[in-house]
Amino acid sequence: MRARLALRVSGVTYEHREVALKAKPEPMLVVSPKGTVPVLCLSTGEVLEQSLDIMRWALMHNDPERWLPCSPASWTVFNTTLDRLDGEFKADLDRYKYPQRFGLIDGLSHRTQGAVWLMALDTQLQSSAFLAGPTWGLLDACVAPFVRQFARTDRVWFEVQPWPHLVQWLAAFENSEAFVAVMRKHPLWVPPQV
Ligand SMILES: N[C@@H](CCC(=O)N[C@@H](CS)C(=O)NCC(=O)O)C(=O)O
Repeated sequence: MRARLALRVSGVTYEHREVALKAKPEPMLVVSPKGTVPVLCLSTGEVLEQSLDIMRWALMHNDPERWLPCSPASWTVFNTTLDRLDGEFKADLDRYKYPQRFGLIDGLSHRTQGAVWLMALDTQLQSSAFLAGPTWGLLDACVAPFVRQFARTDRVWFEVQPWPHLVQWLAAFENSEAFVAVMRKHPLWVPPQV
């Protein structure tokens, strides 16, 4: 979702190949043996295998809504937040969503730990409309898909927590044109027969 959001706003043209993670096509594993999505194959032959690399690449080409942080200080905030998001928060999110996969009876302690960071995001959103500042930016696009997953695990619980700014920020994302566009279903890519 992150990569799709950035590719969309940048307006770069690309071919979207939808794959089933349960049956990854051989050509995908040839270009990217680690077997995660997204993967972007460039015409130069270079392969980008991390969503953030794809986002940066797209926005370096064209950043009409100025998503990229515009100062060294804002890059530092971005990098610090992303380390927390992709590290500790993602670990809590996965254990909250899928406790059985981690041998846990339930994910509630991880919900509590994840919620500490979400409260901090809510505090940030009290003083600025978006995480990136007065307008939506790269940081928002990176964080929103994970907060959405966390919220969807138990929406009723999420909505009644004392983080009204976060609830509003997430709702605005889910109601945006960009979200609707990137959620559009694509048919599975069928590799050409050789
Ligand atoms: N750090 C990577 C994470 C990519 C990742 O874990 N993607 C998941 C789907 S969201 C995946 O492909 N998992 C492999 C699988 O389920 O087989 C990135 O941001 O691109």
